[in-house]
Amino acid sequence: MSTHADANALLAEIEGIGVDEKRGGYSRPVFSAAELELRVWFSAHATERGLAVEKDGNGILWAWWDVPGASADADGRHGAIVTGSHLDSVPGGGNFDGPLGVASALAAVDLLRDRGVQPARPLAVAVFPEEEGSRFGIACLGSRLLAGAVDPERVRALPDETGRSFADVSSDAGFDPSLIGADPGRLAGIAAFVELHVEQGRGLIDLGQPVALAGAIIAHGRWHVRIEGRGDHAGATRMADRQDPVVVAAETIRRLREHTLAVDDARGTVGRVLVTPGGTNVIASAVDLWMDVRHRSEEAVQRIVSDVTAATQCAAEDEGCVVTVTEQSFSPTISFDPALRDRMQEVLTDAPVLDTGAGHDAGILADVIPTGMLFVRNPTGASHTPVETAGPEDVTAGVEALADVLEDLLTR
Ligand code: HGY
Ligand code: MN
Ligand code: MN
Ligand code: MN
Repeated sequence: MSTHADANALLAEIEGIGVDEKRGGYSRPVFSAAELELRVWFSAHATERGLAVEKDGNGILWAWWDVPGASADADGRHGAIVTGSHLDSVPGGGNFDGPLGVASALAAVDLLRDRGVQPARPLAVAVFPEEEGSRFGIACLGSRLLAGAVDPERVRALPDETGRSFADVSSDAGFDPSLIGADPGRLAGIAAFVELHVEQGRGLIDLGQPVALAGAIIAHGRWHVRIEGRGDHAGATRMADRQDPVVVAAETIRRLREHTLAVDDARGTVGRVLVTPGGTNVIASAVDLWMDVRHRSEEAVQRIVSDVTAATQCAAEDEGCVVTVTEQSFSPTISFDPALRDRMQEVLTDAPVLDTGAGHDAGILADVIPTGMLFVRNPTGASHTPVETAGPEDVTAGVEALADVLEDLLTR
């Protein structure tokens, strides 16, 4: 296996896993065969590097580089530094969003050893489940569970599209659902978490730099809109007799665009629409759609959502439909720990600081432990699409930067 200290080679190894022939790119939902195969790939590389791979109840993998002579338990691992990211993807996503952070962490371990670094504290490489929320609907589900930021009972019962619960699916993947929930003891033992991630935007392209530090993540959330009408025949039903939820959904989508454009630099997206039953010659009985709304101001996000909800309710009344809007997850604007960011800046003096519109596990953990992020330039500026990428030199620069930051945190 080896691919020693080479994140590009590590990423190349997984290029064939979870390829989505229909959509293009990769579809690696959490605990799917593809994501489980990636977990096996990660565990094999971690084990080959002498890291002790463990599972917790939340679906997170922890690969430990323990300090020689220290016990492999909470005591011996107190003050740990953690790095890592996620391996699950959006439908039809790229091979870098998540895996770049995991591969770079493995390569950084190699680099630290090549440098002869003797860590004074333990290091763990973590792989978080369901960062994209593509299977169970809540983004950063594993890090939210760890941080106590989501109700474990709600999560245990969360159904995926087939109706299978998180508890059942995670149990099939070898996790113990009875252990799902906050892990304050584990968090108390972590001195800092640093996630490396491919940049999902154009900041580093415009700056002409390979690596950046993260400043803040803008507020973002997702809302499920369900519109119920009356199914009927497309030809036999007069227009005056219709209660067509698709017409209401169209108004929702139009108003989301309108209200988002009315707020400077807000982002509003409907990327998923399910029409039931979905026949060309059938007036739908129901539509489910999900809104993703983001802005630096949490109030602006909430205002856009409430304005669009009000407009949707008006449209539903006109059409004789019933609408329900349910918040699935919401993350306020977070700024990463200034002391940790300053310390990372002392190590990476040339790295600019960039804010991001993308959510990350680091954004959730920033609430409970000192957390920082590194971004690696993505020459396409695009993400959540097969074209997402990072150039080999920039990937190597990212590993060097991560190793520099980890060396500082592990030895000082
Ligand atoms: O949706 C996001 O912002 C992240 O990529 N999960
Ligand atoms: Mn990601
Ligand atoms: Mn993503
Ligand atoms: Mn992330």
